[in-house]
Amino acid sequence: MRCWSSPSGRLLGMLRSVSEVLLPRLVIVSNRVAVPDRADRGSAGGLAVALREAFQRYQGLWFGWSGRVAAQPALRPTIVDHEWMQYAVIDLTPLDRQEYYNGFANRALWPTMHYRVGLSDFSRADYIGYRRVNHTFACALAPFIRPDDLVWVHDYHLIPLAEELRTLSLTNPIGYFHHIPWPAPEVLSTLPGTEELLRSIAHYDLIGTQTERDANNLRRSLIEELDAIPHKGGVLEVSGHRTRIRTFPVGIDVTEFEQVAARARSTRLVRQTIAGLGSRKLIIGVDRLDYSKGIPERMGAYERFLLDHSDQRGRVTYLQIAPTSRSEVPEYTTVSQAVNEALGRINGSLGEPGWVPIHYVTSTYPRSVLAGLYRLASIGLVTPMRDGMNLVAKEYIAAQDPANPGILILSKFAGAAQQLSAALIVNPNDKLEVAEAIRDALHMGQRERVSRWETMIGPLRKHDVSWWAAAFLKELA
Ligand code: GDG
Repeated sequence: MRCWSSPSGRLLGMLRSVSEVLLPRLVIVSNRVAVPDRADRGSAGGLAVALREAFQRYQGLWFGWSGRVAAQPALRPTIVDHEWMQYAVIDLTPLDRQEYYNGFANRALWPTMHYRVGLSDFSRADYIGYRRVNHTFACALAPFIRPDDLVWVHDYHLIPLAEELRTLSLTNPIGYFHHIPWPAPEVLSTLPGTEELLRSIAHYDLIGTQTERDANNLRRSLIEELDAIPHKGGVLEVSGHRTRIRTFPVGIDVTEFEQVAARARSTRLVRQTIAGLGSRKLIIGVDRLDYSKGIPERMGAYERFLLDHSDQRGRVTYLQIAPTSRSEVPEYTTVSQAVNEALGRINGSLGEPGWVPIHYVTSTYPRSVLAGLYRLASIGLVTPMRDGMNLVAKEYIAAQDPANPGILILSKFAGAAQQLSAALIVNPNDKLEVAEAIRDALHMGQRERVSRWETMIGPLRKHDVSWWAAAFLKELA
């Protein structure tokens, strides 16, 4: 496929003269772009949060989808300059959004990579749309890339992008970070098209994963499916292309989050929550409304806890914040219904005049409010069925009062469990195990809580989001 017309010479000239004074330059590519004034409202999405925090001190270009649809395909990106970063976004057509974003990326790749093969809905048209949008991205981006730029592509929407850029004769180092789990080859190979995606991913010079397990799964896929040849230094060769796969667990801006959490007591919503709680203990869950996060299952475990420990009724409140996500994808309507059913059943059967067991909200709150609520909570309940990393687990730890921290209950299937092993680690499929962890956390003495927290906060500070970005870029360069 050939590219359609590229930016005008005048526009390119302007861009070049801007970037010449900004050497060395980083080009970030992600499906959605956190253009500053919009991002300040706070967005519920780990990729947006991580990239915004990681790159606030970098200079360069950030390219992706504007989030808007337009009847005509985008011919050239819209440019926004903000501090050291230049943002270039393109609109997609309604068909692009349907096939690429709602279709192959979110109805086929996302469920398969989260081990939910039964939810995966493959359509050849969607797959073709996914490849087409990657080609569109490459064509729109290539004219902006200078020979010495480092290109860093993010997440499963854009696996074929390096191959597309290479076809346009780009020779820059190109890296890819996979934010979600990379499943075992037996699971991945159930999805048609993945053999071609494996061939494509080998065009990246460096591939980053959240955990060593993800990295090993990808290596196995490449070796078993494509006969990749292992070389020294973890290099794999696939049809003449050499790629390296390394683990870089994504972090958060710990210092900033600690400071925000310590100040947040004075915000209106936090004060209101304190007044509403009285002497009750707070359990908090914060997740995009996504079936991978295990929200109905978590509510079921809390119900089990209340049934087994009736003395605790009226003494705890569980607040679940679950901003709506991907609402055009049918499976997300189903999970929303499942949450509402569980909520109605539990609040209806176990609630009492003056006490509601679960408070459930689907709004997106400012980060300062979130930080304040984490700090108030005696338990952070983070029980995804499968998760690449899970930043909420890390934010909960960072927000705690060092002298009197709460306890994190964490799914063994979140990538974060590899680093946060001093949390109470649970299997989210086992309601009783999660219910018992809630009981243990509520009864845990201060000394043990402090000791667990201290074990976790040090490594979180060391491997924060700046470390993550710097480590990847050093390896890529
Ligand atoms: C993907 C991977 C990986 C949530 N509600 C509100 C809000 N949030 C913020 C949280 C957190 C982020 O959204 C969610 O990040 P997670 O990591 O928990 O999950 P995903 O969105 O699925 O992220 C994941 C991540 O990418 C990064 O690599 O960890 O595994 O699936 O930061 O705080 N933020 C605000 N208001 C809310 O109501 N402001």
